[in-house]
Amino acid sequence: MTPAPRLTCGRFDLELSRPLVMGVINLTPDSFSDGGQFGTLNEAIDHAIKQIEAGADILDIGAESTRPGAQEISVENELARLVPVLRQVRDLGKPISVDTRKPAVMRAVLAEGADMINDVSGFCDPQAVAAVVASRCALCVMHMQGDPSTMQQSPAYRSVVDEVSAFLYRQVEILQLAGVALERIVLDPGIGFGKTLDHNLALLRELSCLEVFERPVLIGLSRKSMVGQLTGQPVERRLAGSVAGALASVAQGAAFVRVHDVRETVDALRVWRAIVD
Ligand code: HH2
Repeated sequence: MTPAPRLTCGRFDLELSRPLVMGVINLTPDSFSDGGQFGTLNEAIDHAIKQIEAGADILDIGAESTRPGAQEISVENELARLVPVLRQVRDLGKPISVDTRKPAVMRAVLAEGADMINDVSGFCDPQAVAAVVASRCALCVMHMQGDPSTMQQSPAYRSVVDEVSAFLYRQVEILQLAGVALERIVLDPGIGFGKTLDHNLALLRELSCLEVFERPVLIGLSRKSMVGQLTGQPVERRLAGSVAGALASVAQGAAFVRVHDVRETVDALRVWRAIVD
């Protein structure tokens, strides 16, 4: 039997023998589904603790919304939101990922003990590669067409699966050449980031094509407009659709699912695994 793949993730070495659940902690006033809900330090920490109790394997903390149309915030603002929370949650026994596109933020949060950098721009900035190379952090390399302020205006591809996998392949090569070990890399097609519903569905159906260099794939579709388009539900009623999407992603080979509703996803995965394993 081939051993389960592993992920070097800062202070942790994750075995990927079962799908792992990444709980989202948005410290943003304007995130599309939960913006402004965890505004105070205590609320954010409480939310993190609850997600771990609910079975999250890893937390992803973000301080800048990347929803379509979102505007960038300054490094100072981003760090002022992230660092106090990071200091309180880094010793809860689970790896902490930070969702950021800024090299200066990456350096600062790594110094504060972050275990993963989740860069929705896929480490295209050489400064971002330089910021992470010397650490042991995991890297989530995500594909995005354009940038959040304009990405959903008219996304277009010749072949979305070929283009996204070529991008991921190229980024892994660049990271490896810079000295990042393959064992640190997770790949993400970026559901909803410069993609129509049909693009998202094509990527999810052909997820195995994205496992370039046999690296694990992470899928984030929780509460996204894709779920709204398929169910006709507003953002606050997308739980069932999101859980179904998480299960289908795992069935297609995803190693991680990034979700807002941790307990429901963990329960659904337990039942699903008991049946299929
Ligand atoms: N989606 C969002 C943010 N970060 N990171 C990865 N790797 N994959 C994703 O699909 C992904 C991500 C958007 O969701 P959310 O954080 O809930 O919203 P917002 O960006 O508005 O804060």
